[in-house]
Amino acid sequence: MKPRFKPYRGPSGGWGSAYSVGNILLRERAPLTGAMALLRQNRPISGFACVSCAWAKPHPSKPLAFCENGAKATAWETTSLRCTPEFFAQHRLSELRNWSDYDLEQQGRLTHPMRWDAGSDRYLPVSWDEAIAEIGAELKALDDPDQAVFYASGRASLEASYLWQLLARRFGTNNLPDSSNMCHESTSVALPESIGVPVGTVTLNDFAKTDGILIFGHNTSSNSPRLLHDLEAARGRDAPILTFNPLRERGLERFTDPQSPTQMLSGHSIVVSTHYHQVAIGGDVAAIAGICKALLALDDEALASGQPSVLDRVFIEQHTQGFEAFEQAVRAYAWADLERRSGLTRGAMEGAAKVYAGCQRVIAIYGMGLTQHRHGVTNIQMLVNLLLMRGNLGKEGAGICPVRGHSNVQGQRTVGITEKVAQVPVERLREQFAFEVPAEDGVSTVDACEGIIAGRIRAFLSLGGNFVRAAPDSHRLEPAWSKLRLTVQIVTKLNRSALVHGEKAYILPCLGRTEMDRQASGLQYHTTEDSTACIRAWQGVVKPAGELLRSEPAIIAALAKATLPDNPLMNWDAWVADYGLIREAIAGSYPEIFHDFNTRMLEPGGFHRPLGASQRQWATDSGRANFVVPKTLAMNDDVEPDPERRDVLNLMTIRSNDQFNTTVYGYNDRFRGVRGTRSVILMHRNDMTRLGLNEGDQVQASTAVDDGVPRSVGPLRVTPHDIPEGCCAAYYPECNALLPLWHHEEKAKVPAAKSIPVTLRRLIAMAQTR
Ligand SMILES: Nc1nc2c(c(=O)[nH]1)N[C@H]1C(S)=C(S)[C@@H](COP(=O)(O)OP(=O)(O)OC[C@H]3O[C@@H](n4cnc5c(=O)[nH]c(N)nc54)[C@H](O)[C@@H]3O)O[C@H]1N2
Ligand SMILES: Nc1nc2c(c(=O)[nH]1)N[C@H]1C(S)=C(S)[C@@H](COP(=O)(O)OP(=O)(O)OC[C@H]3O[C@@H](n4cnc5c(=O)[nH]c(N)nc54)[C@H](O)[C@@H]3O)O[C@H]1N2
Ligand SMILES: [Mo]
Repeated sequence: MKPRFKPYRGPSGGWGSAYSVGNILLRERAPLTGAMALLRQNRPISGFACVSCAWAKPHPSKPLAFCENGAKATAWETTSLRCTPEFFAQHRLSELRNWSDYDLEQQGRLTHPMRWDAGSDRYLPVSWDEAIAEIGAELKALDDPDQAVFYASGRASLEASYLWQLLARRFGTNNLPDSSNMCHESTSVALPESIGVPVGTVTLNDFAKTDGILIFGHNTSSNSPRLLHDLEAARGRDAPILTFNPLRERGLERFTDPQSPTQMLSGHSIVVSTHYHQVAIGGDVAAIAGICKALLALDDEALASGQPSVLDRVFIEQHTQGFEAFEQAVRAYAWADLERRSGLTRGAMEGAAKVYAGCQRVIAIYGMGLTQHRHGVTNIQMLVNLLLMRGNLGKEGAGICPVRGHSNVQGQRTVGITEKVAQVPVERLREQFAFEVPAEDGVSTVDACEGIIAGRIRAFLSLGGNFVRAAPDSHRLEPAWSKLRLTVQIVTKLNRSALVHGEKAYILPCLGRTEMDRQASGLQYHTTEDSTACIRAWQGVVKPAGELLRSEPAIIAALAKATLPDNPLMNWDAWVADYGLIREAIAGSYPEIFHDFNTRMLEPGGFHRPLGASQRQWATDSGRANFVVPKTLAMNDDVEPDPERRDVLNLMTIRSNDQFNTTVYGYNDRFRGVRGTRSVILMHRNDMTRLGLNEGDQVQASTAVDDGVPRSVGPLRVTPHDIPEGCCAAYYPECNALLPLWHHEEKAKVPAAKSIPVTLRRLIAMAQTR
């Protein structure tokens, strides 16, 4: 397809979305299975939880409880295409390494366990028994358990995740990084310090009650489309929605509900964001500080004229700590500084404060635009500060709402997938299984990459995901990765992490969530936790993609039996035969959250984990909700370019509407008007003019940091876009080679993928390409 570039003027949802769903069902050659599966998507208990995003599923569910991208994810998994031993026989890995992400996954579902054969440079089929025994032997041969890493992408169920962490810990390591380390770990660090919980406080019930919504750095229409229904309902009650995003994301402007026949037929669409603020990349702390400053001014005025305070002074007095210091800091910021850093005018920030002050119950939603920065934790804490000023926490219709990424990434952390020992129920695990959890923290994603590059890590096992492609500094990581002794991919499709492999490399194909998982005791349930901390049971509905596929719990149990010393308290066979027994073990480790797990998971709508902050109980050091004064307004001070250098732009790496992380469904980003290619860089016209670039020029982007490592990606097509000057955008994962490993959130270590300083060099002028 010839690339095309044309601004998209339609709404999100609507016919474009319906067309896109039909298209992918056909492309995956799964029109029937896929369409049938969709009818059971997000149906509680006898249906499966969508494998795409982590947004909450309403109860009772809607007749068609899925969205465009959820449908794509289902089609991707229920595809009739198969990546068989015959495929591997035809292609050496040296050849496959030149294939695109799209072409690799388009081969379809993996069907056989495979082992890399050095002689022929191919993956050859291997029996499960052999593969598992060899992996066990390799692990046991390591000098030190900390030489192994047990990575998890966020899809695996609570049951599989719990077994995975038990395997790693009993083996002797807390090396359990997961995709959260690249995603919402900033949340997991920020929220406990501020309000004493590691997750968002908002439930769907709050969305039904709220009268104002703030959205920071989240591309809702592509990445959690079902959330648009909740926004639509709030707009129906006239609640203002204030969006802060450098890009004018079309889906946050207008939406047509594809499941509403009247809206579809009449072409009606609703305005999603009543106020759209194109904040500069990394300008959020300054923008929020400006709103707080304007709020204080409004409060001064109100008090001076004998009106009630604009702040919730009773809440601040009874429930918070640190307000005076925060107030002082905010008053001291100069408007000129706030304007320069946020890219917003003082008037815009004052306007936002006025709208905010007019709402009684406000929800603040955020995504990667806040978390993936050097000071991502500060970003989130600043947003909490704004909520605290008007008591918008621990009351109905209000709260903080991090929108998680993978469908069970929040749940994985809840059941022990974490490198941090402080978050592990060490004593309970000792009582349950008579072993000692290793005392040392394990590695995060960034630490793991450092360990691989330095040669400290020798074995890398992945429960899902595509680590090599998702992690930063690809050109440094890939050569180091292939020096590993052992790489094991438990996956559903072939991706780059299996092609850039260790000396001993295995692919272990597993069942996906849409598929029926039959074990000795019958068809199994599995459970997940969504972004609103709601835990529910699901069941696959589709026939497995191959007879040899095993479930994730079955694979983990087999690995455990081949690796760990016998322990009658860890009955891996019984766990695999009946996942209800795994849930009993989970309840034993986390009784406050999971007591009576097997019964409560079947309650209509599932159950919520208890969150103190929702009850205004603050499990923080101070016993109160903490106002946190930002150390700096500069969000990315480790890469801030010399202000004299006008040639450096701030690059954010983003997702298109046609991908799920490293899975590329297609080459269209409908809402952003890009068709047929992903090799683009979206820029402001003034920057193009200033840098002497024309639309259609092909450029190479290079990272503008001085650490002796050359990093560049290209060719990228210069494409004008509505984005603040000085900012530009290009797609992840292609641009991960530009992201230095050391450029990460200061405390949470999330790679700062939204702020990479780059310079552009023209490779081919547009005129020459004609
Ligand atoms: N279809 C689909 N769904 C998905 C995914 C997918 O790839 N495809 N991925 C899943 C995963 S794992 C995750 S984590 C989520 C990701 O979902 P999002 O959190 O939406 O992540 P991104 O797509 O990276 O988009 C980040 C948004 O933040 C904006 N942004 C960038 N920098 C800044 C900034 O400095 N300030 C502000 N205010 N905004 C900024 C960008 O313009 C963009 O709109 O989605 C999940 N759902
Ligand atoms: N530059 C940049 N880098 C980023 C980001 C960014 O915005 N910019 N975002 C980061 C974020 S938020 C995240 S979450 C990470 C994502 O990082 P990962 O979670 O590691 O990557 P995914 O692309 O989601 O993994 C896709 C693979 O998972 C496997 N898979 C799919 N379903 C299943 C299943 O049911 N079971 C198993 N076992 N395997 C399955 C398939 O083989 C597929 O190829 O990337 C991060 N990297
Ligand atoms: Mo994510």
